[in-house]
Amino acid sequence: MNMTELSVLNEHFGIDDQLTFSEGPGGLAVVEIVNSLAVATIALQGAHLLSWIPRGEQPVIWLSRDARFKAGQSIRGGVPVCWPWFGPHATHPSYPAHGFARSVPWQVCETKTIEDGATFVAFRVMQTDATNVFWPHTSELELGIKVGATLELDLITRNTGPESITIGDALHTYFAVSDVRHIAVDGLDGCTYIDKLDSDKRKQQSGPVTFNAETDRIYLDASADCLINDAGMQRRIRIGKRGSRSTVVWNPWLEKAERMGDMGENGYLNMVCVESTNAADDVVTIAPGDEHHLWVSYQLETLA
Ligand code: TA6
Repeated sequence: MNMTELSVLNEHFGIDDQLTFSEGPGGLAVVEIVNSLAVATIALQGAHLLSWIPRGEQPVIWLSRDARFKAGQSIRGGVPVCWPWFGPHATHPSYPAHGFARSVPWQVCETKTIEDGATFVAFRVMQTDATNVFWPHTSELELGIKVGATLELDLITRNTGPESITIGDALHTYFAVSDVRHIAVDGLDGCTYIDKLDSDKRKQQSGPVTFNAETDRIYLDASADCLINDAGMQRRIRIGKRGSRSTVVWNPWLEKAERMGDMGENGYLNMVCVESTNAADDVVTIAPGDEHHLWVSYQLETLA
């Protein structure tokens, strides 16, 4: 995006020094949000939140030191938007994993200051000939982000066409942790999960999720809040959600992280993905004229 386009965005959507558009890493356009409650950075490509830091806290969202910032390529870390499918495409293996939404340009459609001091920004994906190859349906996709002491994201799929559509979607969030070997994720006890590392076998979770190896699980019919308990950072991250029936928990561990090449040295130790999702059995069918919201809230709690 060139300087003229950035200045037009700042003119139309900027909010003093609270919300500004600028050129970010790799030349990607970003929104910088600075308010009394938090600071955040969002790339316009993919409406990809890269960073959220509540005032007086450590970063809550993890971003790889070796993330690649290139047009059309997904960024390692932050909150990638997976849409209109999760994981590999069911019938076209050549289609991009996790859909195309995270690697295409999004348009800004609204910015405003909220009465509690938070800042709101909304983005919309524009359908193009390129996206129609992957998704030949008439629909709208919007993401609203509220940046405050709590972070809220609302991913809205609107079916504006004449036929039902079925989507898989996710907010594929990378959370920053002190050491993945010393955290526990509560909220999934008793849930059935698909173990992606064991021939998609279905297993049952007993107690909190802990990590001592590569972990890649799709928890089904999982609607409760999840809690990332991180004694090392003396905090708990509460993950609330609505409109998401699956929760994916993922850490690539050492070998896969090295193969991926953009996780940064030992980066896997300082992140965990807890992804509010609709995947596998939980994909969503939207009737003509209807819309579906996948909504999440993230907030910090102090570990006593
Ligand atoms: O959400 C877990 C997962 O599906 C893993 O299997 C792994 O592929 C991860 O997503 C990252 O996928 P990406 O396409 O961003 O490299």
